[in-house]
Amino acid sequence: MKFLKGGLNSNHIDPNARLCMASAVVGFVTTFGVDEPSGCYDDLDECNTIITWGNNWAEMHPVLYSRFMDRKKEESKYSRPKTLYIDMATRYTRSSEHADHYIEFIPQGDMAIANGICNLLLERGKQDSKFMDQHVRFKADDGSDITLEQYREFLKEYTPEKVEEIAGVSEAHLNLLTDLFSDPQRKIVSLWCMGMNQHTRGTAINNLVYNVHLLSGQIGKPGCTPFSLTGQPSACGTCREVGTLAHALPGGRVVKNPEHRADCENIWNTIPGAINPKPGHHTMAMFQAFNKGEMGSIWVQVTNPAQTIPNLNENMNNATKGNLIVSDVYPTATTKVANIVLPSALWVEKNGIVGNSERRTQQWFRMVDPPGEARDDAWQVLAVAHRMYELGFKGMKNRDGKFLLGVHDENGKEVEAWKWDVYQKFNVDKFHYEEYRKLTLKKHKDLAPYDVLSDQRGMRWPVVENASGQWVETPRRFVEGEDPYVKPGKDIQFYGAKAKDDRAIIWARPYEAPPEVPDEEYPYWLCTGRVLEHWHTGTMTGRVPQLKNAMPKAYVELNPNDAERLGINEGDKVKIVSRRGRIILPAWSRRARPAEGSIFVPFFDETKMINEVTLDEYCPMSKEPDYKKCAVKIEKV
Ligand SMILES: Nc1nc2c(c(=O)[nH]1)N[C@H]1C(S)=C(S)[C@@H](COP(=O)(O)OP(=O)(O)OC[C@H]3O[C@@H](n4cnc5c(=O)[nH]c(N)nc54)[C@H](O)[C@@H]3O)O[C@H]1N2
Ligand SMILES: Nc1nc2c(c(=O)[nH]1)N[C@H]1C(S)=C(S)[C@@H](COP(=O)(O)OP(=O)(O)OC[C@H]3O[C@@H](n4cnc5c(=O)[nH]c(N)nc54)[C@H](O)[C@@H]3O)O[C@H]1N2
Ligand SMILES: [Mo]
Repeated sequence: MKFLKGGLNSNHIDPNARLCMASAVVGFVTTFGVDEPSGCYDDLDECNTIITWGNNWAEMHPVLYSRFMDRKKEESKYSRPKTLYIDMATRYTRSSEHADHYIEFIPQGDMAIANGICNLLLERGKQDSKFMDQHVRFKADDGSDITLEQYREFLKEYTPEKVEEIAGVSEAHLNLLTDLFSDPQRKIVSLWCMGMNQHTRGTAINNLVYNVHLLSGQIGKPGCTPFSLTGQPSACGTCREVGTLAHALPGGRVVKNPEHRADCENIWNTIPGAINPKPGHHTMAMFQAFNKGEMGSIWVQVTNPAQTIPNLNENMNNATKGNLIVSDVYPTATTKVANIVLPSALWVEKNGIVGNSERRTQQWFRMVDPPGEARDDAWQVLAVAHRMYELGFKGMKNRDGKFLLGVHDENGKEVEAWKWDVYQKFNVDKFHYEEYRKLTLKKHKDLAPYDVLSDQRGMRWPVVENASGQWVETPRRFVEGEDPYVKPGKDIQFYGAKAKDDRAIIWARPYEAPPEVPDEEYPYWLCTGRVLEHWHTGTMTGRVPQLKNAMPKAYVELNPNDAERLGINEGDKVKIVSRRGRIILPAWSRRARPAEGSIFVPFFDETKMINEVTLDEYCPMSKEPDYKKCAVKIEKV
């Protein structure tokens, strides 16, 4: 960030988290005024009800899922009421196998379900009025203020009949959900991940699920929380907190705000005015510009866009035209089309600090040295920046004419960290972290000092020193007694609110149909995603023999009724065609069961890239693409 935004005057930096967590971020910011979940994993132990809104956590968040399974096992020993688990999804997965109720819905129908629950809550007078009076306000989709009465009017159209028509969910199921949110004895955790974020109304559906929890007061108490699960292990830390997004700066700042720019320029000690006030290209726009030749060079680190960008035939067909530099640990689809490949050190070969879904910042220590010429990504940036400084590049000088990315020891003396042997011996991490930590203090995202943090199993921010000199973490944000920024006597205080009234916003967001829906020519829904055995593009897991053998190749999953109708048996080759591309895959339906009229394809296989078929439409607010739905035709070959 310092190299690019502080040194190169460029905001063209964006994370693969744009493809993953952007809708969650904008959802948080629009509802609460600040990013990241207020609840924590302890809520999974304290709740008595869990609802997943299109998230296959048995395969995708298996560690958390085991935490829940362990709890379920314990419960069977006692007579107390067991935890109720409801899985809402478009596909019956391993997660659904352990659900008390499986509620299948039509893609994008989640918007109607959430509005339908809110409609019934208000109609039946089952809302938490005390909570609402104190902690919420209402806005229309266009951002204008509305009253509770106007919000009621907006909801009226989402009758159980209408919800059934849009989402395919029965009145009985809608009542079940409404009854849960009506019951003050319930302690409900909602979980979601890509089903809601990869959505052309991704920001809106995040807002709508917050609405359900805000109307029912299911937030800010142990066991009660809407909880956005993070996809990538450090999307919260590395992207959202550090601010590696085209419009952002560290600690919740944005490039558009002159005060925010000055904060960073001062702490980074750049030339005043070094940071560009204009947001850069988001991931999709960046590759589209590169593809058209409007962007000369891209340096790709720790991501494999030649496999993971949607609609590859359109967005990556000219990838070799510009100058593509790729830092990776293994050969990938992207290194194949790169001009320069920089070998990188893998996680076990370097130090690092990560931030997870529950605001926990954690330290990682190097276990082995990287082989051959492989180097830390951070060192690569430092070395390139230093070479530019030597060549006299203006932006690489700080206010004192010294190297902008200079690393200093405890006595303030510069160390030659751009030299690999010096870098490896010196604790560069501590230096970088302490500089960055100063930027975390503005928006109540305070991190612990390095020495405190590295002594613990991570700490959840805000971490603030108490009167007796101890550094204390915050399990639940906005909650009195847990969050040091809540004023005494406030019980819950949404202090991030833009209007400075401490109120979260309930948004009247209408249902909108997806941009591409099945029709006569392309009659099936295509959903894409992941499998337990592989990490994304399989560059790492595909090299582990046990995993590769367990899940060797991409496949297409069909509903048994569709398979029968089309005469497709297990193992048969199936051609899948969209308006953008085609692919041939074997049918295999043992893992899970998509809803009738839909198919599922995982994206891990470099030899069979489903992103040649997917759609590149995205949420207008978050710019996150929808990989979860487009229209295809399928036939047996
Ligand atoms: N083993 C393993 N674990 C991983 C990963 C991995 O590659 N491998 N990747 C990590 C990352 S970065 C991510 S982002 C997560 C992804 O975790 P998940 O989001 O759980 O998994 P996906 O397979 O992407 O998404 C599949 C889900 O999308 C839902 N869905 C489809 N259409 C809709 C819709 O219109 N609305 C709603 N609400 N839901 C819908 C389906 O019901 C299905 O359960 O997994 C993380 N964990
Ligand atoms: N069709 C479809 N496409 C999708 C999605 C979907 O659901 N469906 N989901 C989207 C989502 S949510 C996500 S998160 C993205 C993931 O998309 P990517 O981030 O593009 O996928 P990864 O395979 O995680 O790529 C990480 C790369 O970093 C390399 N690597 C690992 N460690 C290091 C390191 O320390 N340094 C360096 N330099 N490299 C390293 C790995 O070898 C790998 O090539 O995919 C998106 N694309
Ligand atoms: Mo992700």
